[in-house]
Amino acid sequence: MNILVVVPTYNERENLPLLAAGVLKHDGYRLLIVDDGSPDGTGAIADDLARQHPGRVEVMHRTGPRGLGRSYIDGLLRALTEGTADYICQMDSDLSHNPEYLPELVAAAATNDLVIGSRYLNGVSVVNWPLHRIFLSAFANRYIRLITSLSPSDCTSGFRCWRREALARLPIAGMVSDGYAFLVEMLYNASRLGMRIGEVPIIFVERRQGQSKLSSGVLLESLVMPWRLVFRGSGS
Ligand SMILES: Nc1nc2c(ncn2[C@@H]2O[C@H](COP(=O)(O)OP(=O)(O)O)[C@@H](O)[C@H]2O)c(=O)[nH]1
Ligand SMILES: [Mg+2]
Repeated sequence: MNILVVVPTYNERENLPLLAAGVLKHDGYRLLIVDDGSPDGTGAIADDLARQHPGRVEVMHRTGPRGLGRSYIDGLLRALTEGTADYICQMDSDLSHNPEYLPELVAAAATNDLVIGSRYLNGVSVVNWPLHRIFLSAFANRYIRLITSLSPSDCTSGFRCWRREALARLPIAGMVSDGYAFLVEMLYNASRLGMRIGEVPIIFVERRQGQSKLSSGVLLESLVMPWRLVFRGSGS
């Protein structure tokens, strides 16, 4: 099996080497790091990893405006054009998503087009989040499901595994969201295309190193995007 894990990074110098070790210990897994010109030198650390693991770690250095959505677009399009991966995964680089779960997600993708690592399948499986962050995320998921009629328990999780052919059917290049809303936009498109969407439970552990990039602009976009999706059929 050939699995490519796409990981966006912005100021993750302490976390990235540990994440890479966790991913690469699985046979057949490769890593595509999409760094947004991190001021803390994460890009150089990513280049070191690529040198240490030739053929298994690749790095994209983005220039121009930074953004999680834009990084995913660039990374996922690259993952599709390189053309060798059977499964394409996405995950955060701050160790909130434990790479130990990857084989479970990939196994579930044998019978699904998309598998989501969900924090909300068995109650709330989040460690070290302050109460307000739990409420915010739980509210966001209810809000999104109510407006869009999406059914997964965790519509904003960035821990996902796509069957390659399914990902190739999505209009990725035309997606417009820039922050976390990008994840909802992808899911909405997958659902409208009738894709089989599965979930496996994960325990999400808040980062120990570095800082969250959650901003009020990104939150506002997440509030508006579900309405754009239902009224326009896409985010554009
Ligand atoms: N390339 C890139 N990665 C980003 C950007 N913002 C966040 N990330 C990455 O996306 C993942 C999730 O971000 P994080 O700030 O931890 O969000 P939180 O977990 O919701 O608080 C991490 O791997 C970040 O390094 C960005 O603007 N560009
Ligand atoms: Mg995080």
